Amino acid sequence: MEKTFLMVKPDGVQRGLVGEIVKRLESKGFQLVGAKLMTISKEQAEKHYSEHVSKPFFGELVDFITSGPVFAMVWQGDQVITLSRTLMGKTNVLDAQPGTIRGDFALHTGMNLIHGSDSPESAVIEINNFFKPEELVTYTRDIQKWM
Ligand code: DAT
Ligand code: MG
Repeated sequence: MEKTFLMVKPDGVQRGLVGEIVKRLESKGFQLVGAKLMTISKEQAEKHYSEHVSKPFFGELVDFITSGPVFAMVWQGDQVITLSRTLMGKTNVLDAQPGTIRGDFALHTGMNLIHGSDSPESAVIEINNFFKPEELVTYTRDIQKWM
């Protein structure tokens, strides 16, 4: 089953939106297989956002993501990478549609509440950057056949 790395960013934790975001992902039908509240180190943040190292906002991005605790998660489900990005909403706050997490709750592109892996390759790298294999839980849900 496909897995992805999703993370409530420091603004979402501070604003008390962890529960709201988890609820939306659960309601969609995805299965939570790992989660922890944690503070990211500068090295971990720079690795996580390495694709953006040459962008003008890279420094701000690393400062922001390390500015407070995040809620790091691994979710699984059919097409979870693409479908969870749809639930998140577009990166640019002006394009994030109502009904999405960013569209409903975010005012600024830099503070957009949630991170989600954008490909199977980045999902593997990001899961490994934040979770040890033994931190992921394998379990079956009887309701899975109805999803
Ligand atoms: P996403 O988080 O939707 O995968 P991304 O990978 O392109 O988006 O960028 C990572 C984060 O960097 C994004 O969540 C917010 C920030 N960011 C992206 N573009 C930005 C911009 N033009 N100005 C400021 N911050 C930006
Ligand atoms: Mg991205």
